[in-house]
Amino acid sequence: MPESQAGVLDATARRELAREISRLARASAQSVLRAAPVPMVPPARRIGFTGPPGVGKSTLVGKLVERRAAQGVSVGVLAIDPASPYSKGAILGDRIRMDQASGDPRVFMRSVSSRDSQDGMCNNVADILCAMEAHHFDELVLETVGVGQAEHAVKALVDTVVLLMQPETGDAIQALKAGILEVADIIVVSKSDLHGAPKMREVLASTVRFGAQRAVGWTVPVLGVSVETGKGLDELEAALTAHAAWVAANRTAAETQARRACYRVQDLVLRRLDDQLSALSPADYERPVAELYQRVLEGLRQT
Ligand SMILES: Nc1nc2c(ncn2[C@@H]2O[C@H](COP(=O)(O)OP(=O)(O)OP(=O)(O)O)[C@@H](O)[C@H]2O)c(=O)[nH]1
Ligand SMILES: [Mg+2]
Repeated sequence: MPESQAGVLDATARRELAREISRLARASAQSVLRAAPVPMVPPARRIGFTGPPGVGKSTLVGKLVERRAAQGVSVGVLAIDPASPYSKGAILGDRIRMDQASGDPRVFMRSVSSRDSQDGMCNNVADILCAMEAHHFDELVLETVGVGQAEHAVKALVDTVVLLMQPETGDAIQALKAGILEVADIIVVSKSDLHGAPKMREVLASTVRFGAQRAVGWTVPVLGVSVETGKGLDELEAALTAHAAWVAANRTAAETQARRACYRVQDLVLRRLDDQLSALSPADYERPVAELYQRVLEGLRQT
């Protein structure tokens, strides 16, 4: 991997980008629509890490990013955390620590709350990723807590989805039921130093053998990884490289662009719809549904 200076931010640029991310995470749908379009830059390679709470996403991302930076690759990390509105102050402290913690100039990390979003993301996440991309990182990493809808959102926003599952939990069964395994390009059995990891790998591998991804010509690898012992990290990096090559050969830039634009428009419309519905009073709901439907549609048209 060539050494690059792209995405290496000085203190001022870091502060500015952090501020821009916070601004976008709070911005209304209208203000995002009014804002100047983000300048077009060559897109960064985007990787998403998703999975149930506590499965080991941040630990793994931290380790991988450290390895990538050592290879001369610059990485921007956006973590979405489902912070409760009551712990805003403490969480903000964590966020600042998170960026300082890495200490490597090639790594920029930021976390934002998913508190106001409906799909487990944060508001304007697509715009935040573009704002990060404008700083020319070689790679962008998005960490999201799996809540069912989040996996589908992450699929639209990144090139490669890594799904984490940990041994000896019912998560695998839940994931199967929710169709979540379908979105994964790579499955990682995290904490593979723990008892039950081989069994978990076996179950997941036999499931994906019949999965939808096979139909598009990519076989989803199921890897055992332990950040504790370092086992499986080389294999995960190799799988990420292999999937990047597969994406380059099988997806056009126009398809990727269309998928992201579709998510963006849908997100903005759903937020406006939510505003319209919350503005209705209990008395309004006594009106016929057809009338309310027309009123909401008109409301959407006016914004
Ligand atoms: N034994 C073992 N524990 C691990 C490993 N990786 C992470 N953990 C532990 O798992 C716990 C959760 O790790 P996180 O990385 O915070 O998990 P997460 O998925 O980011 O959690 P949320 O963002 O809160 O959903 C921590 O106590 C880690 O120390 C591993 O490889 N082996
Ligand atoms: Mg985390």
